[in-house]
Amino acid sequence: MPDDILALINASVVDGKAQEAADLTRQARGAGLEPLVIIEQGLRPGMDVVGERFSCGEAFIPHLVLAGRAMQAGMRVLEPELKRRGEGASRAGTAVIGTVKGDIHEIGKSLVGIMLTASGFEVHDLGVDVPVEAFVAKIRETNAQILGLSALLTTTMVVQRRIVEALTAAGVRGQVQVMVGGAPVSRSWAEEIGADGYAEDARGAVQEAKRLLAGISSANAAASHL
Ligand code: B1M
Repeated sequence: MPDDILALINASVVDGKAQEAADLTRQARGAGLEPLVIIEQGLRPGMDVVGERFSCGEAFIPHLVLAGRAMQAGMRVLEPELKRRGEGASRAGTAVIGTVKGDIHEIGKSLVGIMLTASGFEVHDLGVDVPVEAFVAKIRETNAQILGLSALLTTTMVVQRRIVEALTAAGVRGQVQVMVGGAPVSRSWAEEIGADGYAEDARGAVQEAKRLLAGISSANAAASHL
């Protein structure tokens, strides 16, 4: 039964059927499947299928749009529960997230935001196509410890580097840990542009954000012993 319903969820995303994706997600939750299992084994793989079809000319932009809407419809079913879990968790820290300028892919970034919220982070999601200066301004305004930058295109990855440079120029680089992610991004890219962290997926992003926060705490503790 679990495998069947996950396969149906996958197919509803591939076919771009938002209502069906939402109904099946509700059904899967009712059958006791964990939200993350539904996302990682049902909704997300459907997007990969559509992406592969797009790469080889078997799917087109409207298919990507519809698949995206279907995945988001499923995520909307799970989001309230995931957020409630975050309210029960102890406050982990503050994070600003967004998809960089020139890039309108929002689903992975939103998933990272939901997962961080579910783990007790206060998340300020700036949305998609976010100008470099908006990230800098939000870090100043919120004093967030974590800045999460998403980029899904090889052409927009470079904007992540520009944001790291802009933080330095604005004199706020030392107060925030920068984490980068998105399909074309890698740990070696993160190192090359001077980011502090990288994660491959939303679950990894939570672990990485916590690791970066722990680094800040131990640095503060060491400084207070000087
Ligand atoms: Co676009 N698109 N798209 N697209 N799209 C990709 C990314 C692509 C790989 C498809 C392909 O060719 N196979 C390709 C990029 C190629 C490249 O540059 N390497 C591509 C292209 C080319 C384009 C356009 C240029 C197409 C065109 O117009 N000719 C165009 C660009 C528009 C723009 O941004 N300026 C475009 C447009 C779109 C739509 C708007 C139609 C739609 C997005 C809808 C929306 O977001 N509301 C879309 C979609 C749906 C996709 C695919 C099919 C799916 C993306 C997705 O949502 N995946 C994608 C192919 C694919 O990824 N298989 C594709 C599900 C999501 C949960 O995963 O976003 O990878 P993902 O996020 C993951 C991880 O990457 C990671 O965790 C997330 C959750 O596990 N992660 C982070 C993401 N951000 C992170 C941040 C972190 C840490 C981890 O820390 C801060």
